[in-house]
Amino acid sequence: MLQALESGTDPDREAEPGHKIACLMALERKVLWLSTWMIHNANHLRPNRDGLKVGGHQASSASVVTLMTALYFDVLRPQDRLAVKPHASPVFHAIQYLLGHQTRDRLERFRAFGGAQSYPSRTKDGDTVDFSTGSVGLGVGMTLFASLAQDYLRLKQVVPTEDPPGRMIALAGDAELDEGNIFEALLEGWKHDVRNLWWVIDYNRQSLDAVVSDRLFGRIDAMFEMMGWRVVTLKYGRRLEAAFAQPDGHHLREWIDSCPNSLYSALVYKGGEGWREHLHRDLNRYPGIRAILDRHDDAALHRLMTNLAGHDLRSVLDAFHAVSDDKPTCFIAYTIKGYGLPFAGHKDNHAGLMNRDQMTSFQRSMAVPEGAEWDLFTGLDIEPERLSRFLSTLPRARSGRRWHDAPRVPVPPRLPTPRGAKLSTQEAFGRILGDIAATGGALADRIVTTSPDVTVSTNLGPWVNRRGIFDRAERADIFREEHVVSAQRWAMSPQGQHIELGIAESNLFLQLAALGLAAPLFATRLLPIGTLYDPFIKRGHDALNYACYQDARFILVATPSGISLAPEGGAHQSIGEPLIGLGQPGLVGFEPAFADELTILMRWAFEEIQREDGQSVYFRLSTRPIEQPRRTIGTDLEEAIIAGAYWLREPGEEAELAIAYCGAVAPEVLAAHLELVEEIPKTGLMAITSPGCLHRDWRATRPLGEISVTERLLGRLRPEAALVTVGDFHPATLSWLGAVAGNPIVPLGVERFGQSGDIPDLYQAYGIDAEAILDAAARACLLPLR
Ligand SMILES: Cc1ncc(C[n+]2csc(CCOP(=O)(O)OP(=O)(O)O)c2C)c(N)n1
Ligand SMILES: [Mg+2]
Repeated sequence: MLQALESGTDPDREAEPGHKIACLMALERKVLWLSTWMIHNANHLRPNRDGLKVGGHQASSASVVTLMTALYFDVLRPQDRLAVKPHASPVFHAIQYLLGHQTRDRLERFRAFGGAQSYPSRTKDGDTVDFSTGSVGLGVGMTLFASLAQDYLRLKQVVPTEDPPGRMIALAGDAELDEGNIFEALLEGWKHDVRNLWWVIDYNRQSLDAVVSDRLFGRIDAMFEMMGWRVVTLKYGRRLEAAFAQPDGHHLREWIDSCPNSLYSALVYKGGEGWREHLHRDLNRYPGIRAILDRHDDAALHRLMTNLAGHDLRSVLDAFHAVSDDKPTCFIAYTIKGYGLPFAGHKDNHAGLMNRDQMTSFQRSMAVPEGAEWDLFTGLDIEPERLSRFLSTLPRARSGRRWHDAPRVPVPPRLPTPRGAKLSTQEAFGRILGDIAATGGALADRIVTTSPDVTVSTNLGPWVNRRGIFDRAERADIFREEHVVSAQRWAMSPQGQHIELGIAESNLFLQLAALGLAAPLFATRLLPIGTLYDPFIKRGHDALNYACYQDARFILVATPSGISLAPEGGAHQSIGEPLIGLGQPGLVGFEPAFADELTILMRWAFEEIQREDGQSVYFRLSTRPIEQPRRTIGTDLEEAIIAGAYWLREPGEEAELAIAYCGAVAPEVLAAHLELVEEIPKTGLMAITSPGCLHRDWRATRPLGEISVTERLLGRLRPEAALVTVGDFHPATLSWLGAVAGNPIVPLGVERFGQSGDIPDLYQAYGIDAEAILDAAARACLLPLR
């Protein structure tokens, strides 16, 4: 399948176009070998201690060897960024190995602890990975939002614009197009007129379970064209095109075009004899095929019939190099899953692995002697020196670090606290951000907000009014021009600092992921803030997880939340989201009750998302206005608010009861506490701003023999003191507090779907009102000790 070429070291010959293609073909062959061998080694040659199959997708990898060879060894420029189809990870690692960016040791430990990762991972594989992939569809969508992030920075000229922009490229499996996030992203991309975007579809017409429906044909290109993309279809390789050009050769094209995907795949698997039998059967309708059958033996016939353009290096290179403008382009590259391997085309090949015998004959055909399996250039028809020289000239091999550093954005030591007797945390958020917008400076300039059609209702209004909406073109605010009164300005321009998205929450998280990686990707820092309704975090949770997995940094503001949004009803009430704030790696949740707490936490969050070992921050806010404490926050209290908890009402010495609460239930808790202290005067009241911080701190300090924040706070109580925890969320968010020091505990919270109502009715019905807290306190005091 891979052509042998003459060798020689004459430097003049190295300048010939034939030299490049010869080197690329040799590398293509080596990439196929190394990726296949890497998986074989992991599955058959390494000791297996747990009896689990290691796996590694030999068929999915083989499918994209040509496409990735073309991209990495010829097409990509240093500023281009690529999201690799997750199960082509071995191909990616093999290419990095050839480029000198991956070690043999890590390849030998592919899918082992500390080795090359099963799916390309920014945080585990490091600098060579532009975007992590794994959950299909998300890496593809990510490239679109990275392109939008790049536009945002270039149009504002915060990054140098002399160099051409990077192309954001996704190499996608065809079944990835079944993921809804792809369509959501496409529509959003159309609205924002995205550019510099390539999606290369590995159109092998197979997914995990089966061969995909023929009826899909024509749908994919239509869809992309509808969204304003250029579609380039790479269907037939040059050998097939040559056969079609023979007299009556069009009969062969017609036969293949009308061949169902399943039959084509099955014949790919069966080989020359199978093709001959079927083509023979159809000679009445396609007599032009006879001459082709006569001219080809079985092996040549098989080679011809599987000569799809996605495996024809020259066709692939021509197609990529023909695109030089910035119009988003979808390449539909016809390929064969498992191309060049014994299970090519078989519908069950997704998880298939070559057995030892198959590998032995494959190794022979690749001319790789035993013991030379990891050699870079053995078995190729070009001398190693020529190949090595060729590789050393490639921009990808020469370019040093792919990730950039960027200076931190300074954050002022204090932000002004919004004043008011009664405030909701949502209102406070809007005012804090509005203040920052008005004050200006570096912090204000680097904040970028984004929201999936809930900008106004999450209170980003004050910010947007001052900082404007981002668009690549100036767009007037027609309502304003027509003097129609509106509190909300809606003019757009490249200077705008708010990216308005359609409702799809998945897009919000991908946009946050892209903006939150501005430093490593584009060498400048952004401080992204995304707002949405708390319950709809779940709608985009996989994309949120994906953003965190890549260590993107952003602030998420989720509001309104819980049953405290009252009349909005059950369909909008979040219950389990605080558990995401507690359990999601890379993200920490806060649910402050008061405006002064939120002010401190937002200031801290702007720093936290910039710290090397920092994380993203999730604020769960409420629309419920509550009375604000009149107090000045000193350093100790500030630190406690950031650490996750403090005593809002100090417990008396040897107190036997404490209430711990979080968020908008503060008024009920304060009311219950007032009553309780009449009977149990020493009762303490603990304000928790972050269950997640407390939990992590508790887990982290234990093994070190240190005392956690929670233990220190609970240490103020009698050892057997009773605890009641309260929050407008699932009670499991705080019930673990009972395990910290072994206190008997009654956790209150919401476990059922909510419904419309006002707060008094709902808090009563769901058992988080003052009455319920008093009942719980009585029960907690009676609980037997362990
Ligand atoms: C969100 C998600 N769902 C399911 C999977 C499991 N899965 C891995 S690959 C795959 C099929 C991929 O088919 P395709 O994209 O066509 O790639 P190919 O294997 O054909 O190269 C599936 C369902 C996954 N990785 N991510
Ligand atoms: Mg496929």
